[in-house]
Amino acid sequence: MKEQLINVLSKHVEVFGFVSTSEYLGNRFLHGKEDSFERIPNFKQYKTIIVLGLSYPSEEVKYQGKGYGVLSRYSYNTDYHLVFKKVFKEIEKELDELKIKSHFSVDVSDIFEKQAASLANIGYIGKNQLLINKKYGTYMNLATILIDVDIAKNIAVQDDCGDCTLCIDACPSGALDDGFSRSKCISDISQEKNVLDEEEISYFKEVIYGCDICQQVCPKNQGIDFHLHPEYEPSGIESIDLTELLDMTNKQYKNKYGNNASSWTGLLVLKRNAVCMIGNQRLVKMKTNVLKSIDKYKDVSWYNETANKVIKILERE
Ligand code: B12
Ligand code: SF4
Ligand code: SF4
Repeated sequence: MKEQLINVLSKHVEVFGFVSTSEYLGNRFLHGKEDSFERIPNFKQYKTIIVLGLSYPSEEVKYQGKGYGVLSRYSYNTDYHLVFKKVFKEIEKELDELKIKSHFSVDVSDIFEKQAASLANIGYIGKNQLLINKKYGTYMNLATILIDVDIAKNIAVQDDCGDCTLCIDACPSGALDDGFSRSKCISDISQEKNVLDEEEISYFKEVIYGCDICQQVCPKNQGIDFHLHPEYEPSGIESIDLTELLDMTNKQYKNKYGNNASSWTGLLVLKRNAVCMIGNQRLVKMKTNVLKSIDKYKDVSWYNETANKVIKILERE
């Protein structure tokens, strides 16, 4: 059975590994936080977690300069949830033929994917908090499939960070100083609907959504740049004109970014981030655009409180 499964999976994904559900469940209570594994319908029937990895290019979309922002790498082109769903549909057909029951998930907290991946021996969790695979580095998205058969995991040579601290030193907000602080992580700050303070506003220099710094500096990522999925190749939407974004309607945004990973966050969060960039890039000529947007979204306090702080920044000498 294991060989048949390997044949199926290797046709569709470049990275996969197996861990028994009992090993995963046995480990999870050691670490404080809990997933919601038990909420998966008929969770008891599943014996194995298959962890899947799809790699994305590490190559940067060129920053076009003042007046522009770029998306972080994991959000180039098509949303990885959509890419994974398509891959799973194909895998599922073949699992059905083998009479294997399966349950797919990506990014929901039913299963912590990085931890499942490390238990499945497809990599280790680095000090940058990401799963590091020997071949693909951290530039890889993860998903899982539960199946109702027992499959022994592969034994792999494990790696570690050693005494390297490059990501901790490079993180601009100190999010990695003491393990990991979600509220300090710029990726989180760029996705949540919160009022930002001046320090947080200052993080938006070139990247408008997400943050790649702790991956860029990682020696385990050096020389890694795979182009295996056309859906992850930059499509032209990654470099964002800040004026165009500020004027964009929800409909225009949906047409252009509806299939992009940033879209779950919503247009207004991106507009707030664009406003922060306008402040940091000192685009004084765009003050009127910011004021117009404050008026337009006057009922959204997290938006206009942040934008008003940016106006003050723009008014400083
Ligand atoms: C919420 C989330 C975020 C949040 C918060 C992350 C966090 N650590 O809490 C924010 C927005 C900050 C974020 C940022 C990013 N994310 Co994110 N994120 C997630 C998501 C959806 C859930 C993670 C979660 O709920 N964590 C909850 C906390 C409590 O867990 P934790 O921090 O890992 O630590 C606890 C557990 O790990 C537990 N634990 C420790 N050991 C073990 C062992 C076992 C067996 C168990 C069960 C538990 C356990 O104890 C820890 C402390 O309580 C996952 C997908 C998933 N389902 O896993 C993607 C995921 C981790 N993110 C991903 C990515 C790509 C990113 C970014 C790189 C995106 C970007 N470019 O901006 C950044 C990187 C930031 C960083 N340095 O970590 C990828 C990582 C791929 C990889 N190679 O590792 C994932 C797996 C998404 C995916 N499907 O591919 N993310
Ligand atoms: S994603 Fe950015 S802010 Fe978050 S830990 Fe990494 S370097 Fe720090
Ligand atoms: S930069 Fe260094 S410490 Fe950070 S994850 Fe990479 S190898 Fe580990």
